[in-house]
Amino acid sequence: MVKYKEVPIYTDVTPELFINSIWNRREPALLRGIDIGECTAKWTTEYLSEKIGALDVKVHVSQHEKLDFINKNFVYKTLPFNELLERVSGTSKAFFLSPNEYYYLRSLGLDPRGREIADIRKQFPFIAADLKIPHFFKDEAFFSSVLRIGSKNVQLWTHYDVMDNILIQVRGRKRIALFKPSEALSMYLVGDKSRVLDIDNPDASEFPKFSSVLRHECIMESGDIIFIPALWFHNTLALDNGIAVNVFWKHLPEELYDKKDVYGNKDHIPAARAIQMTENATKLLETLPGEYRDFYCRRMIAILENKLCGQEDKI
Ligand SMILES: O=C(O)CCC(=O)C(=O)O
Repeated sequence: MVKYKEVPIYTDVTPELFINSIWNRREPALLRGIDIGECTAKWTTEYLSEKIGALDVKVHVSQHEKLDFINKNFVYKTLPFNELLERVSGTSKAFFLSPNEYYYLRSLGLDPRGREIADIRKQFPFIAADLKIPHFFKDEAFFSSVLRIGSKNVQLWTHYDVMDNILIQVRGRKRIALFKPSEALSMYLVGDKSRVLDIDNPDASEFPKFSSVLRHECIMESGDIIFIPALWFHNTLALDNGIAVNVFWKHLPEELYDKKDVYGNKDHIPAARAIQMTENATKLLETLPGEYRDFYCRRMIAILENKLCGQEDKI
């Protein structure tokens, strides 16, 4: 049985309180009552269509509610922003795949080669001033701000990011489920994503360990912010058509982050190298007969377990 824990709710949090009492606990926190500007009232379909107009955006389109990055049950389509809003709100009957399709925009930079980092001040300058991003961190720590628009019932695959995240729910409600980084062995990972797509009804024969994880959960209302610490797995379920902005911040030394990362999800440089070495070690062990391969695989696990697992630094 999956166990549940409510994400704690904090009201009227000041930057000092956030840094001294919330951020350093390295656990998710729901922040309520922070002034995020006029966006919660202003960002209606009509207003956004007028301000942003026909700017082309690339979106995930799927016939499935649960988007699956690993098995790709969606396609990417480019369409004008105002048309996306019409389709999400149901005022347009146009479709790509079927009349019952779901949309999910994760904004990108404008560089067509995909090398620019999302920043709503650059890509959506006419609405950026409506959102006040709380300045909990130093300006130098800012990495990206990503506009996210999705249809009701869209569920985004469980994944982790490598930076601290402030997710601001501007309009619509959203359920957020989170799992601690130390649950990694129960998450059935492929890279940064979990293979457990249906977290509410996981297949116990395929994912036996997932049933014993502790699930942290909350419902975000319009105007709420959730702090998602780096490496925490998260899965989001839109309870309404919704608009959100998430802001990634770097809190480790600059040289640990991959300079080619535009999404905030590339593993830190030493971790990525260690993973590559593990892949190489796996190839080496594959040259041994089964019994030996199994034994040395366990010896490697023992080395990692004895030396490193469970040794978290306190911030
Ligand atoms: O709110 C969403 O739709 C997804 C948010 C997310 O995955 C993130 O902020 O990393």
